[in-house]
Amino acid sequence: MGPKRRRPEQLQLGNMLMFSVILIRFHRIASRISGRSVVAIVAVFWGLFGVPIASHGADSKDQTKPLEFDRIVVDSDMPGGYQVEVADVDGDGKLDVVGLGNGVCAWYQNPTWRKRIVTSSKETPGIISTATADIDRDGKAEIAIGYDFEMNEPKRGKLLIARQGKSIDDPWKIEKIDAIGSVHRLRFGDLDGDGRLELVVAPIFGPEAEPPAFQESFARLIYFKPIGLSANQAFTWERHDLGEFLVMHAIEAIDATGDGAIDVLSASNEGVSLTTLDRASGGRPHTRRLVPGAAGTPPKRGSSEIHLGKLRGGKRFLATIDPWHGTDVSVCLEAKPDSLVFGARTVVDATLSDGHALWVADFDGDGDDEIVAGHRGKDHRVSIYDFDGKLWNRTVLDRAIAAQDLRGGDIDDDGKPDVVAIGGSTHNVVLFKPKSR
Ligand SMILES: [Ca+2]
Ligand SMILES: [Ca+2]
Ligand SMILES: [Ca+2]
Ligand SMILES: [Ca+2]
Repeated sequence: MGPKRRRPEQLQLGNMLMFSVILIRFHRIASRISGRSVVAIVAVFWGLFGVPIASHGADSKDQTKPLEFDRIVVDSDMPGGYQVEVADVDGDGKLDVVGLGNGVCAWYQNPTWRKRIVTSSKETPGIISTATADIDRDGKAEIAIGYDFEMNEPKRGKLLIARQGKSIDDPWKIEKIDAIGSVHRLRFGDLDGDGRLELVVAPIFGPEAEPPAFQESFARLIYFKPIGLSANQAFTWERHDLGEFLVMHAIEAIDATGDGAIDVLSASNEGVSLTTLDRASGGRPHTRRLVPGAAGTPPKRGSSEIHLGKLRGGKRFLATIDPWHGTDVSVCLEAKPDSLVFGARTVVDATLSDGHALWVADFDGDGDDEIVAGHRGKDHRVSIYDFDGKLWNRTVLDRAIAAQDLRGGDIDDDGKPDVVAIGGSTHNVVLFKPKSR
């Protein structure tokens, strides 16, 4: 029921793996040399033949008309770039870009991409996530910021909200919200369907979690409801629980159930889960597991990034990067439209190294969402995967970006979605706009 056939590139990878196993067995029998030598020989073999063959299949572009994009550099000097957002910051109706890295939160004004600093490493050391929205509806966006993140100290972490000054160039005002251990991903969404936005906060680890497995305690998914919003007063926040997860790496705030209220999809060691507020019971949260993600030893199991895509005919799909900081771009296809029942995991690319960036959008307007995915490790790149009804065909978009995050929106207001990537070791922010076909 899903796109099950492997593409030529994957068949080649499968053959490579099989050949490696045969090589190991033969070599062990022949010379009884140490396991380390066998690993070295297989590594050399892969280095010589594996990567070129695998990427040759990918670059040969199975599509007759591959998607092409214009590449626009928004920032070439954003050290440690980690997360990017697309949101209208100044309220002029044009989507701007918000980026963060190395303690700095900056926004880039559409269409000149002039950079303005929201917070620096003085206010937000260890910055890890932002969520941008005009929550008090005064025409100027607020930016919630998670900071003081330290991977191996999960009790650490803080949350604040930055509010704009009188003019666009005035310094932003900061209001502390709460201490949130291991704060990692933030999203705004109207969870309770009252027409106002709540702030969803996803820590990655529980407070007692310890490396290397981080399984000692659950990360608590929560949301904050802003109360009594008025233009010149500090916001006050009500804190609510949503659920518990192990190594919760990513969330998406989206109306998955179609009732008009935003739900939360999470990618964790449990795979992909859906958390909804049950309005019949006064807003009690309910979590169901949708798919298990990749098998493996914690923390390298389950899913790491998640988005919900759609196909012609109404079926949707879960696009994930698996497992945690993983190698795989995977798709689970919905059994029938609006069922929220998803089939087995199909791996469409198993060659990412430290996969960390994912987006879905219908760039070519054919009714099927494409998947955009990137990684920050060896041979870093951003690729797009276009579904042809059977296979997800890969085209590499850009190799000059060690992608840590991707986010999209119709930035040039031409009716077609665009996508922005941020690179850490390449310290850049790049906008990709689909060319007319
Ligand atoms: Ca704007
Ligand atoms: Ca505002
Ligand atoms: Ca609400
Ligand atoms: Ca499409």
